[in-house]
Amino acid sequence: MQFIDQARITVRGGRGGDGIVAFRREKYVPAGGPSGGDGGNGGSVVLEADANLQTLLDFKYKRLFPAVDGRRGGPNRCTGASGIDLVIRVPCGTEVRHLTTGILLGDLTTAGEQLVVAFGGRGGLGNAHYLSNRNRAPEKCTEGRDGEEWPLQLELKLLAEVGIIGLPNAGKSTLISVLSAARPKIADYPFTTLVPNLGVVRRPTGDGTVFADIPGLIAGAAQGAGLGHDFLRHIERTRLLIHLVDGGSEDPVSDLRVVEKELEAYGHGLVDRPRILVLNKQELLNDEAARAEQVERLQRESGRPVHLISAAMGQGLDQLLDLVWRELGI
Ligand SMILES: Nc1nc2c(ncn2[C@@H]2O[C@H](COP(=O)(O)OP(=O)(O)OP(=O)(O)O)[C@@H](O)[C@H]2O)c(=O)[nH]1
Ligand SMILES: [Mg+2]
Repeated sequence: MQFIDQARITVRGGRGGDGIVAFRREKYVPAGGPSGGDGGNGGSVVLEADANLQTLLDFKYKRLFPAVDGRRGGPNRCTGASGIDLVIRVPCGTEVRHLTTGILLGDLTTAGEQLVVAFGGRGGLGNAHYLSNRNRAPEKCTEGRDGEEWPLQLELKLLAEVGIIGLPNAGKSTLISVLSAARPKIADYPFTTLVPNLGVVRRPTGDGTVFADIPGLIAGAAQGAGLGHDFLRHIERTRLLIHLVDGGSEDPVSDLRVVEKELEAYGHGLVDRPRILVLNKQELLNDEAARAEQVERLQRESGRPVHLISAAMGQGLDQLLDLVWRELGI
């Protein structure tokens, strides 16, 4: 299943430089004539597909993209400098729409492909332009025009690489909210999450990896209990699963079994997907012996090492991410 990463930006072409009024004044040159130059054109805003980018994360904080204005005209018929085009790099596969009308302006699929999204304004005309037989000394010039300005919606179709699974209330949405910029609803009752949430997690290299937080699974989900298990198709194409177990639960081992069983019932090879077993809410297990026993039991049941975190307190997250990057081979 493809997921959508979105960003809203405003692009603005540079304003054209103004034309000016000037007259040639030189010794021994009578009636030198009008010589005001034209303004330079404003720069345009261009989107360019870049194969090295994977996400629209860069547009989360910077929203306005103005190109450079054209310069004023000069005397002696000098045309002002044109504004430089602003080239914005976007990942391959970015769809560009006008924000309010939804009209598709372009789809940047191959690396290097460009799309002009806002033209710069034309420069104004200097008075040299208005010389005529009727008017030998025109005082007229025009102002540069504003560049185009458009609100845009960028959409990138993404594939989640890491899926977060577990019983309702295990803290899946909390985890994605602390690892990424995603802000899903979090609450202390089951089935808070009804549709998958996506979050882009920054790797040490600066690129992003997409994580998916899905609704909780319960016993009998394969038969339709709870929200069923249809939404597991959203993580069918992930490369790695994080199985989150609630450390505050009465019986974490039985919780683990429930989810494992549902994964098996779902099929599609999901149960064989590489998996990291994580015990969340570790701070609730403040009795050292009890904690060690839970970890030991979980390890025995699953045959995997258990990683302890507290999503809410921000504990163990760096180590968890290290593990994730290692599993993904990044
Ligand atoms: N004490 C503690 N509570 C946590 C921790 N992480 C999450 N919680 C709480 O657990 C509850 C459930 O968190 P969610 O993130 O909504 O759980 P979920 O797995 O997404 O739940 P569903 O969407 O219903 O499947 C919330 O009240 C969270 O504040 C943690 O590390 N420690
Ligand atoms: Mg949730």
